[in-house]
Amino acid sequence: MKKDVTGKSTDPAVRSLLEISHEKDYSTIWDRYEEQQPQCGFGSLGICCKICMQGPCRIDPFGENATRGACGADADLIVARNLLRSIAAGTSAHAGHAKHLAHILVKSGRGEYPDYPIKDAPKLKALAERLGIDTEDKNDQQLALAVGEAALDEFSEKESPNAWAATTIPAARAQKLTALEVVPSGIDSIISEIMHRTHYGNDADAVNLLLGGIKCSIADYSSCYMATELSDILFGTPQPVKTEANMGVLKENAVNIAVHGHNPALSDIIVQVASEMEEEAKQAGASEGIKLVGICCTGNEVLMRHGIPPITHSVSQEMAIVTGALEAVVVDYQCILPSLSNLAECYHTRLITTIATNKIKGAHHIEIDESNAREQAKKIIRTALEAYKERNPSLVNIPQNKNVTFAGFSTEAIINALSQVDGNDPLKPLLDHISAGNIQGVCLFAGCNNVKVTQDQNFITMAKELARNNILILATGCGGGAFARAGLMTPEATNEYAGEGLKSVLSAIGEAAGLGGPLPLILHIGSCVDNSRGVQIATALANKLEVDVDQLPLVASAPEATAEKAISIGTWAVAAGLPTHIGVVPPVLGSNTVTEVLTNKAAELTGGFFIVETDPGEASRKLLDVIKSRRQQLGI
Ligand code: BF8
Repeated sequence: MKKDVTGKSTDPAVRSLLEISHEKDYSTIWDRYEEQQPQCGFGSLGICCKICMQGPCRIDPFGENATRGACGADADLIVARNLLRSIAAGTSAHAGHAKHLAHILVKSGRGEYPDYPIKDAPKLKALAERLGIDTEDKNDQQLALAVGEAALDEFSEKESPNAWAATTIPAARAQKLTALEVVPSGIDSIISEIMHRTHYGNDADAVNLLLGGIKCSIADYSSCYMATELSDILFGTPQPVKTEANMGVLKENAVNIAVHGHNPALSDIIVQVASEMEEEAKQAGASEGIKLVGICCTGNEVLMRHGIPPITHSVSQEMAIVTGALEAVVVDYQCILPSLSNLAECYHTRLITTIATNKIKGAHHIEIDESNAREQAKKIIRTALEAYKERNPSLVNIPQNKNVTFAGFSTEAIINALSQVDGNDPLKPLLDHISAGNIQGVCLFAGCNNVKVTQDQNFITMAKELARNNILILATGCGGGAFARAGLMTPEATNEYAGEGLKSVLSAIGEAAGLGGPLPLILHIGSCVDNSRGVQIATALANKLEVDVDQLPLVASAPEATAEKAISIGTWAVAAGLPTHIGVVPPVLGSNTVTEVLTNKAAELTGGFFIVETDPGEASRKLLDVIKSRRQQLGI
């Protein structure tokens, strides 16, 4: 039977490849999701506990049967503990990512990793100064070593609070979080603390546990911020780039290689090396050489720094293989579907894992060795060149869909663009426009696609509605990918969708910055760890106005959230004082207490709170209402 693909994705490239998948009877994430129906109601509400081996225990949501698990845990406790473990898991992923970079920085400083020189020395020096490291008479390598060691020190328990958190948020926010006793003293130590607290027979106070969740999320924030900064130092701070997005960038006569995962540690080196191997690719028969493309956040990293085109994201990653034109998908870690391996077997595509702790059954494993990264990258690319010879032209189906996109809007790039308007006081024009109402507020779109939502629909519907209402929009992660593929990160989109006030501001800044047109409707600020750039901008605005972040008309949204990392990021966005929308219902509704704290009581503690709303139109209205009320409170 022919399956309908219209409700699966707004992206025509994905829909056409999904049709091919159906014809060939491949198993995709959408098919497997259907096979899971009906999904477990207890799990959906968060009231299934399998923490101990006396379980699994389930709470009757109607209160007619079991109201407690065997140990006595009630729904509040079970939901809170499950949520905390998700926050800890999300934090551990970002922590692992940041720690990986900190190790590279240390070895770079010691001269053991010659393939990782310092690319942004001023940023390294500024970071060292912010961390209180004596920079006098230190060269880049010495500073790299000192900063790398300070970064590694952040992971274990210290007597002082986590430096990456304490030094990057407004003083008033730091005081608030300190008073709540939610500033962790070590990133790994708080992850461990959460696992301890949620162990059988431990912390049994749901509200106390939720405060622990906020504490853990601050460690997640620190990890994200650290990952952004160390990546910029090692691979360069992004500057605006123009490129294209979506499957149509793949080339029939090139060796197409996708980098997928999260860390630029390998993908950036692959970008550097690929350009040196063009001749080799041509000798392998590919007249157009090598075409590198990105998937998910590693794709965002190389998009931001090198303009490498992103082809697809999150829920549709399998479809990249169904093009039949990918020689290799090179992955590091996180958000990589295990099913890629099964699909790769249907084609000549090599799925290449590169990290010892992230192997996939059936994949080729070529482990990254940072002491010899360039050679490893060459080996990986040569594997793709070999695969090219096995490509079956009759299986090639490259959708023609692609859109121009801009990216590379690091905080530094945004400040640089603003300084073309006012060189002495770059933030002033932005604040003046917020105050005058030309910009009503700022929304940061982040997070994944989710198989439960028509891919990108919530992102696109909400962004258009907010832009029409003069909200300045920033985006990261797979959300950034959604907008790039939809052509919304362009000056043309500004002309088409921005409200008059927003359009005039983006035009004035774009013209002053010499772009010959407005800034894009949505500014791509990077991968998911680069949500830290959003806080950096919010902190700069708050400091300039001498207010706290929770007083500003700033909001965040993850309208198609999936990963545990999205939960930990959402939690720190709330801790930072942001009203934070999620467009997918998280598994917390089984507890009134937890739901009430997240959506309401949190505001009394941090100023931020969650808005759970699955309808994108309604979600936009709710965010606009919050922005309006914050403006009123500020008297603007
Ligand atoms: O870290 S947005 S699906 S790729 S978790 Fe994953 Fe979600 Fe994409 Fe980036 Ni973020």
